[in-house]
Amino acid sequence: MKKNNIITLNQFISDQQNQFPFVKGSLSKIFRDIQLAAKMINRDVRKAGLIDVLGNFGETNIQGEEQKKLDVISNDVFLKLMDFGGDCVCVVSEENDDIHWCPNGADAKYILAIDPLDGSSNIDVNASIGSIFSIYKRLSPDKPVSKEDILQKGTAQVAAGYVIYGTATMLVYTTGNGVNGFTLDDSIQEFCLSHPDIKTPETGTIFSLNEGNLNEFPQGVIDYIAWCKESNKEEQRPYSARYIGSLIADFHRNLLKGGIYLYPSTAKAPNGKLRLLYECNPMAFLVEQAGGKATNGSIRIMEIEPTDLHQRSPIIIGSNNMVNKVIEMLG
Ligand code: AHM
Repeated sequence: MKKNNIITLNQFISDQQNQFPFVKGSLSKIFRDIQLAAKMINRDVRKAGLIDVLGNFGETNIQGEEQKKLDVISNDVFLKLMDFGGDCVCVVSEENDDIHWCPNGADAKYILAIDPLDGSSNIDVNASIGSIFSIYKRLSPDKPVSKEDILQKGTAQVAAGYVIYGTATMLVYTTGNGVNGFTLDDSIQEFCLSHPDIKTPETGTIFSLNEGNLNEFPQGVIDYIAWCKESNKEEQRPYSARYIGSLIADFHRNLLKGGIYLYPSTAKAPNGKLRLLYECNPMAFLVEQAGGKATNGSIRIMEIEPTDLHQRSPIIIGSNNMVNKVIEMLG
């Protein structure tokens, strides 16, 4: 990229359309709407302490988790934009019990899966949070959309990405041709290419997990963490522990610097905590496109057959060599 050469996300997508024709049409329009959703959510996140959007909404979602006001607002933003755009036949969201059918999208080709605002527990304490999206193509345009269209494996994703509301707001995405990151320039309200062709290091020195649950993790994970803490100058161990409890923030740091994020099964949560459709699959698509790896401990995340909209999965994701080491230790 030439210095001072500003490439906006819209320009980038339009250039990509010539190279990868499938990005044309509805898919690029969905990206336009996701960008707009990101800017609207960013606006509310940035002044969350000043307007009445902090705290709990007073209801729980399908998973029995308390919904924060900003969770609900962010969900509404995505749904309204998709309803209006008509480029998605339906949206499945971590915040909705069931499938949301888009009134203008009966003939549309795409299905959108979202976690509109991940890391809710961080909202009230002003730490980084994110929105996650994943796009699938319906199986047959001639047949009504069924659960099979929605419960496709992660390998069927046509695009996935996230927006991180951090010290800066960034949108990072893939359509299966590498990963690119765009930083929101507040002054012109445009996402501009700042991290072209992101590649994650083969090995890193950061491990991220909720160590409070350590005793409940599978033995292989306990052994791996003990190994991360051993001294070995050549291998730059002990590694550093970094965990904020906001998937996007932890993932984004590890993607750029090299590292591993683990949310394994625990006694309390035998299938882990994170959701396959809204969190694990999109992150797995991104990390693989950046040269990393994602597994549930025994199989590749994107090969898991989904059976339920809100299904959870254990996840071990990040730099190749680090994920391989955990797989080896899990035996
Ligand atoms: P949420 O959907 O309620 O926000 O939960 C998802 C979050 C992830 O962002 C984060 O990595 C994880 O939950 C943290 O969980 P824990 O607090 O158990 O460590």
